[in-house]
Amino acid sequence: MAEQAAAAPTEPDIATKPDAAGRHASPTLLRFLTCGSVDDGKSTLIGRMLYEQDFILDDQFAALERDSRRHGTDGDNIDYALLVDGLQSEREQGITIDVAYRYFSTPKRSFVVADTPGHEQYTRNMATGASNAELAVILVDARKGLLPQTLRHSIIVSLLGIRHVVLAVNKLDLVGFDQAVFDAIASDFRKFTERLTIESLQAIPISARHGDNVSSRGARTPWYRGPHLFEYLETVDVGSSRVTLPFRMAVQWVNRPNNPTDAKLHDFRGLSGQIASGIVRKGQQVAVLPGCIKTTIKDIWTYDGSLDEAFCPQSVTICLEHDIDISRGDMIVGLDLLPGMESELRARTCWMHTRALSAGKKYFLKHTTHTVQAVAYDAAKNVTRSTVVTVYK
Ligand SMILES: Nc1nc2c(ncn2[C@@H]2O[C@H](COP(=O)(O)OP(=O)(O)OP(=O)(O)O)[C@@H](O)[C@H]2O)c(=O)[nH]1
Ligand SMILES: [Mg+2]
Repeated sequence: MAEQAAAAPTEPDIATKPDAAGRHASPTLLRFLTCGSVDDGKSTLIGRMLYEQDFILDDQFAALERDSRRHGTDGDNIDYALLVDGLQSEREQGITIDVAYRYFSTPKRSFVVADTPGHEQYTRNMATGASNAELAVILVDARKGLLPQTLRHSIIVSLLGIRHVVLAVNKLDLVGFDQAVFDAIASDFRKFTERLTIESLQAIPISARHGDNVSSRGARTPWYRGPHLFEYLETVDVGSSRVTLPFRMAVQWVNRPNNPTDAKLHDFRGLSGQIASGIVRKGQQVAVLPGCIKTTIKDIWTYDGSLDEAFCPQSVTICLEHDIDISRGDMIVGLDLLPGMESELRARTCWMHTRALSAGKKYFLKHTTHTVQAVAYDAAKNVTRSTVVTVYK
C-alpha cells in the first residue's frame, strides 16, 4: 500500500453536492412522506402546507385557482390537492397515482416530502416514496377511523425502517372537531403500533382542507395542547439514534477528478457516500469491508470544505491515509463494533411483485450501493413463508 501523495483540494466542487433528489449534507434536512388510505386528504395536506408557508408563487396560485374551477373537489374553493396531483388521470379521477416529491425550506429546516397514493392498487408506489423517508405522516379520515390500508401502510413504514410517525387525524371539521373521535382513533393506533418498531409517535388533530393545526394552532380544537404539524416537523429529532450507532458508510462513488490542469485535483482520490450511522473523525482508525483492511481517516470533505468530523446522515467525501483498492459498494466502518459478514441471511421483506418470492429462484439483491446475485431457499419447510437468501459477490 502506497501513501497517498496528493494534497487535499481546496475547491468546493470536489465534495459532495446535493443530488437530484435534493439530498445533501445539511443535518437539518427532513425527508418525510404522507400516506394512509385513499381520500384521507394526503395531497390536500401537502398542498395546504405549501400554500400556508408561502411556497406558492403568484402565477402558480393563479393556475391553481383555474384548475380548481375545472377539476376541483371543493366547489368554488381552492383544491390544494391539485398542487401535487399533476397527472391528467390523477385530476380526472381525483386520486393520487404516482409519488409526487416536493422540496421546501424554512429557516429551521429543509424538507423533502413524498406525497404517496392511498389506493391499494398503487401500494408499491407508496413503498417507493417511503423507502427514502425518515418520518411518516399517516393520515386517517376522522369519520372512518383506521382502515385496512391505513394499517397496511403503517406496517410498510415500519418494515422500511421509518421510526418516527405522525398520526394526522384529518377531516375533523366533518365530525365537529370532536375530541372523543380523535382520542379513540389515536388510542386504537397506539394499540396497533405496539407490534411495530416505532420510536416516536405524535397524534395531531387536523383539517387539511381548512388548515386547522397545519401551520398554526386551530381555535376549533382548544382541547388539543400539542404542537401543530409544521411546528412538530420543524423540530422533531429523527437522526439522533443512528448517530449513536457505530460508524458505517457505503462507498457510493470513488471520486477521482483527474484534473490535469490543477495540481491539487490531479491526484485527489476521495470516497463519496452518505454516512448511514455514527460519527467519523479525522485521524480515526477505520476498516474497509469486505477485505477488512485497516487504515486512518485523513480528511473529510463536504460541499462547504474540510471537516474535522461528520455524522449521519451527512453526505461526505472521505480521504484515507492509505491508497487501498476500493470500489462502489465497499463499506467503511469504525473499529469499535465491526459488522458481521454473512453470505446467508434471513429477512422480513416487503414484496412488491405479483408473483411471490420463490425458493430456488435467483434474484438481484441490492445491498447499500452494491447489487449482488442471490438465491432464495426455504429455511425450514415447516415455517410458512420463511425464505433464506444466499448472497454471491
Ligand atoms: N371536509 C374536508 N375535506 C377534506 C379534508 N382534507 C381533504 N379533504 C377532501 O377529501 C378529498 C380527498 O382529498 P385528497 O387530498 O385528494 O386525498 P388523498 O389522501 O391525497 O387521496 P389519494 O392520494 O387518492 O389516496 C378531497 O375532496 C379533499 O378536498 C378536510 O380536512 N376536510
Ligand atoms: Mg393524494
